[in-house]
Amino acid sequence: MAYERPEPAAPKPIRRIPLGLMPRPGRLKSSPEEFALLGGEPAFSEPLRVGRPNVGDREAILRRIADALDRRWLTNDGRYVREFEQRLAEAVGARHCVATCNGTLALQLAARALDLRGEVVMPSLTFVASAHALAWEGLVPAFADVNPRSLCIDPGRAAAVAGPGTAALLGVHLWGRTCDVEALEALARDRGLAVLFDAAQALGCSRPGKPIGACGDATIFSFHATKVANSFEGGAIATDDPGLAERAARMRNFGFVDEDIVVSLGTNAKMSEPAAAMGLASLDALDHFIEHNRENYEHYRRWLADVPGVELLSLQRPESSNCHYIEVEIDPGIAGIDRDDLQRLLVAENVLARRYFHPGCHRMEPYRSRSDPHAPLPVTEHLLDRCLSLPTGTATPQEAIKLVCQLIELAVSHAAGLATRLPTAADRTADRLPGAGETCELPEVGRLDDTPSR
Ligand code: T4K
Repeated sequence: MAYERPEPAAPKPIRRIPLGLMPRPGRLKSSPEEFALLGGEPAFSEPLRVGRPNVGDREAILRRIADALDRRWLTNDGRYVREFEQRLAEAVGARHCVATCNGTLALQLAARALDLRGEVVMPSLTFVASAHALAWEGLVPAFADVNPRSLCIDPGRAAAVAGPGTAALLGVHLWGRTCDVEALEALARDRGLAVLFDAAQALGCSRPGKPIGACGDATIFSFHATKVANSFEGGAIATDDPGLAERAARMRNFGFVDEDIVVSLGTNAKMSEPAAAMGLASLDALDHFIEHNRENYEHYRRWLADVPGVELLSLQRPESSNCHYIEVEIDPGIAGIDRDDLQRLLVAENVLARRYFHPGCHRMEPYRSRSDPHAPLPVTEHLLDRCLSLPTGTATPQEAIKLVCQLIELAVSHAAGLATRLPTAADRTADRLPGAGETCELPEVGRLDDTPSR
């Protein structure tokens, strides 16, 4: 069964966690000739990755896993999964929490438990799992543009996209920023729609008004290895609706309500005990992870402040964000180098910066090949073409950040000279869209017009 919330627990003291192996920063570069892309030595001997996992107290993780092994209880609503659900509900301010094997299935189960059919209005600026989870459930993502300040779905754009076939809205709390929850909830109320929130990237974020786990019909979280808190793989549905929690908990276990009694369609979306053991250690260390991220964010802010054309996407209130994504926007007209060239330059230095979430769901299959046109997405496309994610998290030390910023500064200050020496677009294969020409499996929106919306 899903967990139900008792009294809030007292905050836990923050424990310092050993940071583990760090990539050793190499020598500072002083001239463009030293760039690895032009034949120099990479600045880092080991890859510096975006998304390198945060790891909590190893002894606590291993102790719980050993205990699960001793008790021969490894999965299926075990002790640690229940404890994880309880701790998460407290952390996100939800009445009920249903742990799952990943965030994608959490979203699928939430949509199933709400019996959604038809279109779901959502942003394209998100990890493709947000759209895929819905499409896998037979729903049709309808993309609306994001707000240039929040970078999350713009409620006005969502209202314009929502039509007679719309069943729900999906707000995605992107890159540690939160949606305009109240406006989306009001829109959903006006139009008789369900509203879900994808908080896969937003554990530890807070917002005025409601706690993050108590918004809309349900909010989903991811505990993937790359997230601020991980359970190796994992996810959860948070909701204040006991019926929805009960249905989701049942569906994650094949629809069983008792031994031999199956009352609905179900799947296997259960979290295992080792995953919960990892998840609990991550929750224990969450404040420490976020504190580290905030320091990293401040370092990036300081060391990129004077680099023309490279703007750290600022958080209006870093204290209310988990600061787990460091996003910079490259203005090629000012920086003299575009985002993709800068990424290539950094990757050659072993700084594996990522173009999250390029090219955008609407330019990925199966959404790209849909016959009906999607709404214009100018803000989304602007960001998708210019943003670069830089490494952060506890595996990224301050000295590494300083060196990354120095590499960026060197690239920008020698951009004119570099432009003639970097490989041309014709030489590159990385920009080709995979999946082009594959058949589209998504139902046509028109087919759904006469389907009851909920
Ligand atoms: N909604 C949103 C808004 C999401 O962001 C996500 C997941 C979901 C829904 C779905 O939740 P889950 O079903 O995943 O629980 C990664 C993650 O796989 C994905 O979970 C995450 N979002 C997304 C933002 O990032 P990729 O395709 O970038 O993964 P990959 O393999 O390229 O790894 C990312 C980086 O992390 C690389 O630099 C390698 C590094 N890494 C990765 C792993 C797994 C490590 O250093 N160690 C590791 O153990 O999607």
